[in-house]
Amino acid sequence: MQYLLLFTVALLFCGLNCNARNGKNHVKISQNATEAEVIRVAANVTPSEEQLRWQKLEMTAFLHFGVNTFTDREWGAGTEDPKVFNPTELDTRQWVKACKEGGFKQVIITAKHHDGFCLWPTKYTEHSVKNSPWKAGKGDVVKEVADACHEAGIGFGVYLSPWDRNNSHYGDSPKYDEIFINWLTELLTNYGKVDEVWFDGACGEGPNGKKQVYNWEAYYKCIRKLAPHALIAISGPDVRWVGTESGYGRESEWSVLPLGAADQQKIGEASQSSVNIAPTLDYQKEDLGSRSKIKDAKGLIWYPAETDVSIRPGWFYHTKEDNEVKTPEKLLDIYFSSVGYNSVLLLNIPPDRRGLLQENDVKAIKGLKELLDKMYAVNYASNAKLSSDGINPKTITDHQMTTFWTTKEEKEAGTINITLPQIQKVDVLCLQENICIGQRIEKFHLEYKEGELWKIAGKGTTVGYKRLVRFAPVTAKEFRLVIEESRLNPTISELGLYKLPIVTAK
Ligand code: FUL
Repeated sequence: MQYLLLFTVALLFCGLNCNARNGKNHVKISQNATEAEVIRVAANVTPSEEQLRWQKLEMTAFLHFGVNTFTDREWGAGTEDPKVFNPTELDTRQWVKACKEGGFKQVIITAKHHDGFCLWPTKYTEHSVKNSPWKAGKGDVVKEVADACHEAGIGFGVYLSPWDRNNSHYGDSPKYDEIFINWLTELLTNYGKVDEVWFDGACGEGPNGKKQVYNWEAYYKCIRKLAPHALIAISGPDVRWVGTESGYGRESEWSVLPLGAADQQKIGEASQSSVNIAPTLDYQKEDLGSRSKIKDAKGLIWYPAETDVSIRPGWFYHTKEDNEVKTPEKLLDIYFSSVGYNSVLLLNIPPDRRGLLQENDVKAIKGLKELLDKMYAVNYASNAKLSSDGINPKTITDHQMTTFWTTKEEKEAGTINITLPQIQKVDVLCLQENICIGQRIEKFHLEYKEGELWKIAGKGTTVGYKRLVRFAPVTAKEFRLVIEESRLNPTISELGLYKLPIVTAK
């Protein structure tokens, strides 16, 4: 209880500034805390500076590339001859240009997939580009991707599969851990800034039939030391797998989650700025952070969702899938169900055997960008008259996350009235909370006025960084956003009313 009181008092003085590394992205809860106290704490858990930067990226690209690209497989056995790796026109600037033009703000390359083949000339295995004919063994794909990202001013991340089907020490725990840390060290020291380290959860048998017991803590420690600003994703403490590879996340997506009981001690002792561990969760559950899920929590953590999906059926390039590239319309639907569900979209666009992003994929991501640009071109609420029973309604269309509408006193519900300059047909609502303060909204709906009647256009539960709601088109001049339930005072930093450029699946 004493801790809780101290924490609450500290919050009052911490202010609303997200820029400082505030250490509020994880908190312990005292054993005898009441449900109301837990909710108060939950409402004030906020992202670290790095998590906030990452969330604002919205769309990031995954590049699965390696020996599988040449052997036409999804999971290489680790026995392939490095000589198969021979892209004829590799051009990482083409990859990065296409991704950037498609609206992607960061790229993650599979530096090593489960086959163990390293895309950089590591000193710690022979299964790498250094033994391939590509550039006579003098090439370094990781360097070329890192340089292209840094030149283009977009984020750069590495996927490094802990599972290794080639390395003879895999399964021989301490020795393999040492090799793995050597790989991490090379990746985090020789390629400039690394923004995300992506650890796959897959853990199978190695060449000797043994499974490795990973020393996660040692891996995290190495990353925190060499790349303190890099986020550790998926099998890591900073970013969580959404629980599906379909591209469709969950509608009620909380970024504040309970810690697993066994993790309490460690989380409390080690902040996310040093070594840390993730909560123990079943990632596939429909809801991970509502009141019933956190009421008995012994601690809470800011642990946002990343939605990974491939633009093709497979993760690696296969010629036979050239005509199965997702259409811009499908990608837009995925965007609504990932970015629009308070998650970051990680879309895989695999380079082909030439070492280029295939034309169909480039066209598809360009098409997605065009659809998004068309939709976001006009926010019909931007010149609206805004009023409310709360504070600062006019800030909700100023494009600034740190200015926001909220309620007076301790009110957990409120209404914003939106009168458009003229009657307008809309079918998308975009909401953003000021997550620098916390994620709070639990239930909302949008109403429009038809004659003298107020009718419901669309509704939802959580908002978080971004929530998009599609609804059957309504033509009206007067709207009102009703926040029905919230953890403490709700906030809205941005609100948009848009018209879809196409009919999407929902
Ligand atoms: C999975 C892997 O097994 C797939 O090959 C792919 O890399 C995907 C992103 O993660 O666990």
